[in-house]
Amino acid sequence: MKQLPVLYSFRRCPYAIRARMSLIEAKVSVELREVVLKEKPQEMVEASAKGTVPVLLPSGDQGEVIDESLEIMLWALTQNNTQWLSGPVTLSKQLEIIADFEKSFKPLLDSYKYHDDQSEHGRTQYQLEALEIIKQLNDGMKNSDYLTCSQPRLVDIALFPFIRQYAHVDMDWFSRQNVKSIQEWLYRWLESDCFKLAMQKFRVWKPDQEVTVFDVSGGMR
Ligand SMILES: N[C@@H](CCC(=O)N[C@@H](CS)C(=O)NCC(=O)O)C(=O)O
Repeated sequence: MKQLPVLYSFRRCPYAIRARMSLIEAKVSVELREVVLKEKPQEMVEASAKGTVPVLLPSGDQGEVIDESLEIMLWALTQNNTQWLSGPVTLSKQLEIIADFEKSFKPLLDSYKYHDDQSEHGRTQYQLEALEIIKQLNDGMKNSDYLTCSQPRLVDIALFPFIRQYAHVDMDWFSRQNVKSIQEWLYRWLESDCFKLAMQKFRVWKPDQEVTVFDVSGGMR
């Protein structure tokens, strides 16, 4: 059997979710190694000392270890589905939107989702500040189906797992907010074959067991 790239992954990690979604959209199958974050396999830490998932080990002469989810997405979509990297909004603009979002939204999401007595502000403050960022994305959509145009792009799957987490903290509340384009966008992704395939359950990887293939060659969505 042809050697596949290896992906160390954790099913619920938003960074790993977006990496898996990009592999699906690029129809790049991998050997999937599901990890438990508290017991990271030695093989993964040897490949990438920083100890975060996802980590991709390209096969053969395809290149070096990639241990940043966005880099994995770019690696996958460059192989197949390069149109996701361009369009009316250029790749550099998409990367700028992603970087801004990660810088502003992710800390608010964490403060909202994991709110506790030590938090500086009340939960609602983080919830509403994050909603402002979602409103800006919503207004930028101008009723189109995806964030930057009528078709999905890198930026859509880069942001989706985090907006999903935010919405799921209080789905009833989220569905009552005035962000119709983003709500429809979110529900569409949640129902997509791409997301469903990305969320398949796999047993935790052990070095001596049979290889688990994350087979996405058939394509989805
Ligand atoms: N910038 C990294 C962040 C990845 C990340 O933080 N992943 C979390 C899981 S969601 C992780 O592996 N944390 C290490 C740990 O919990 O030990 C990326 O985009 O890949």
